[in-house]
Amino acid sequence: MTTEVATAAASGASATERFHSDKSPYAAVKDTPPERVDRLARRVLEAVYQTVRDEKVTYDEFNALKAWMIGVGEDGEWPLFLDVWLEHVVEDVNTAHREGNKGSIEGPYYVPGAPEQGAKGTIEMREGEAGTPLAWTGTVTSTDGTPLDGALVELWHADSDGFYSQFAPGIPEWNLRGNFRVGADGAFEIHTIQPAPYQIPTDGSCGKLIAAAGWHAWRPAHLHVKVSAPGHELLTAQLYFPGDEHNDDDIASAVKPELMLAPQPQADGSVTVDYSFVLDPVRG
Ligand code: MBD
Ligand code: FE
Repeated sequence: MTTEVATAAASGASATERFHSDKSPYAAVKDTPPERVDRLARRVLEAVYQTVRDEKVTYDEFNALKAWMIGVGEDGEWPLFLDVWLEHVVEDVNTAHREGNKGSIEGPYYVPGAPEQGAKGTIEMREGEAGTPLAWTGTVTSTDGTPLDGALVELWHADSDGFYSQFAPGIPEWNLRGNFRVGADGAFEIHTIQPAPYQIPTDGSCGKLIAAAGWHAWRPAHLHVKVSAPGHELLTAQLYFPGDEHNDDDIASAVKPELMLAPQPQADGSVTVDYSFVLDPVRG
């Protein structure tokens, strides 16, 4: 039974702590050369100055911004803020050259090292886990069509209440997180449940911005994946379900038509999907 409630500050603290931890894939963030820092910092500040001049920003507005930014830090919500409102452009710019799958943002809730299974398996879930059962088949191939023996499909997603394990209380550590290793034919078959639409925490500083601006806090239901294989570019993506009311106004701007699933409802109430991944070889 869940006794603690999920709060923005608790999930923000988890996301911030994970980003900093030794086990984080981002532990070794590389130094940016001074010329590059100079150029980027100047350009960002120049864009802000221009907004202040154009909009004649007042001291009340400046102080509201200062208070809000302090609050984002206190709530540990910088990872959430950056992933919701900035990552999508970074992702676009860095994957524009790809011939294989379109990707999407990673978001704040990836955890490396989920339990590994073979090419066919059921993701860890609680007994009686709520949600429509989902059976997903597909393959991992290179852009030339070669199946990628040994490719890894890492899958993580929210439960039917929209909560992620390790970021909301009372959920087993690896719930709805699993890694699937394909064989020589590149094929996988993964059993899970369909996630619910997700509302970013409304009780923290990101929620304050959303309320103050009159926005909504929703992301459409989505499955997160990272697909990797030797000699190929890592694919980070999210997959979506047709008909979700937030497919067209995702708060994180991360939906692309190429990432839409085509679920087939089955007589027993479950759903099947077929969706395959094509990875780009690393160019020398
Ligand atoms: C999520 O689940 C997510 O995927 C993103 C991008 C931001 C916040 C929560
Ligand atoms: Fe998510």
